[in-house]
Amino acid sequence: VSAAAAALENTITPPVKVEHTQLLINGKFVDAASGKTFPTLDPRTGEVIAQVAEGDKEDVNRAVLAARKAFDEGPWPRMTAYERSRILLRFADLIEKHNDEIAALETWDNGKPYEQSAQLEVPMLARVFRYYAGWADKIHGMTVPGDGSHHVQTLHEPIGVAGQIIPWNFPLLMLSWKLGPALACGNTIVLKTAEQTPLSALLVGRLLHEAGLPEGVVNIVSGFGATAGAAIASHMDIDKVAFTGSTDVGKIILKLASESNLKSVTLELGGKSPFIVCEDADVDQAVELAHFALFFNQGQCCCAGSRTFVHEKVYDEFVEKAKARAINRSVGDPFKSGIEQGPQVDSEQFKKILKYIKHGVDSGATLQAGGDRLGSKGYYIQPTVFSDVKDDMLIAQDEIFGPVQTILKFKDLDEVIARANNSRYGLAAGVFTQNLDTANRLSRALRVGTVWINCYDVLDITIPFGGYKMSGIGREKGIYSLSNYLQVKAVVTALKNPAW
Ligand code: TXE
Repeated sequence: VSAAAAALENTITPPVKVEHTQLLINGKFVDAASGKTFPTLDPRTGEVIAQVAEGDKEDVNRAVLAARKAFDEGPWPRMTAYERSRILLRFADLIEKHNDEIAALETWDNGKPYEQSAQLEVPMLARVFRYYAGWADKIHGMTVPGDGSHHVQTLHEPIGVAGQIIPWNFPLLMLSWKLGPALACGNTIVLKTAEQTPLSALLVGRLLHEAGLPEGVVNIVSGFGATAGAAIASHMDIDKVAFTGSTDVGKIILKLASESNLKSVTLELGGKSPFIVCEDADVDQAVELAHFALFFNQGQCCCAGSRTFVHEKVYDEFVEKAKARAINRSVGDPFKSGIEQGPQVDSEQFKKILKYIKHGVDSGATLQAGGDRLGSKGYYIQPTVFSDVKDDMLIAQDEIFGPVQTILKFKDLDEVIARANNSRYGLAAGVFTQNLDTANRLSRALRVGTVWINCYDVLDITIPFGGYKMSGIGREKGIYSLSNYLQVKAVVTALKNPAW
């Protein structure tokens, strides 16, 4: 047993208590109508952290009633934009006040390093709500020339009740990218968290109400996709649905929306993003960035740089160094300091990743590092590197969503552009080069929603994010996300005396 595997045997006690396990409906924590609960598990051990109320269709109905009332009769869309903004700002302050507690819950439920939760993600959560607080009172329409005999104005109005379904890889950030713009624009919300990670959202939901959010504006339903999630997507009284998750479920959401009330749909789905290391690259820097692009968050990022294309001139050196870097990655209990990688979120993802690793070996890719689980309990996987990967291998086509780097060799730019674009996905890409012309050419030729040049995963809230092709519909973050939560009304008034 390696030292790293042995160290996993003793788990650190998380520095937080689970206070909320019920659904948050109409400003109150309540049990599921059915009385059912489901266990949420610690990915370090597979042991139960807590039993959580399991919302389903009836609970979604209750939440929609509350959200509908808060929108149709309640103060939220009628409040001054300045008041809405101030509530969001107070909420951001409370997030900062409870930073460590929120971060510990996030790590416990998800398995990501505590330092990442506490120093990066929870601070980003506060930042996102401050950003959208700033937008609340800057949303306005236009006056339009019309035919000259009418006064024409557009009103930018909230859509109404938004349904939001989020995944488990960044439970809080996904919540913030969805709640932030929806709230700033004056909508009310029914949000379903992922069944793997229900805890942090419930705590944050309490803080939202402490900040002065009126009841019914944000309702949080923990539960499963096929029940609670489907009930949201097909609900007749929900006006819009925003989803982040797998491409397969994205298709289901679109279908349910169209079969019910044609609610508008935004989707942020999977990816197989190329990270292109050009011939002029400083190999050490390229290795480090490519490593980060893939392994960050246990490889559980929709925008992970999961096809590492390396120019033939630097390929051999790159592979050697990428292997060494992966072997040096510190994997361990995410509550321990200095840990880069914790366990995968659950046994389903864990098994899926191990299956892909086996595929890689069976299809003839060269296993350079890792290739197996780490330790004997929980869902830890060794940082894994494959070289000699070919485009037609499954590991080069499917989203593995784990710590598995696949390295492919290329000769020239035309070739790598064609190969990079030869994917059903189009979420992001990384380009590593010092050559301005190469950077410009690639950033225009790649059919993806984000191109990071000499950087990766720069996810500041001001920057729009979303996918081309089967990576999604619409953009989140930044100014672009506001239009997802607004509709435009034209008001046309006859002028008595157009000639003035
Ligand atoms: O995703 P799902 P899973 C990818 C990644 C991962 C794979 C499967 O490749 O390995 O998807 O993960 C809800 N109606 N991504 O199974 O099922 C579900 O409850 C309505 C990429 O976890 O798509 C959860 O809240 N909702 C990704 C959310 O959808 C349904 C992040 C996501 O779960 C539903 C996560 C249904 N029928 C996984 N079925 C990204 N883009 O970041 C499920 N859900």
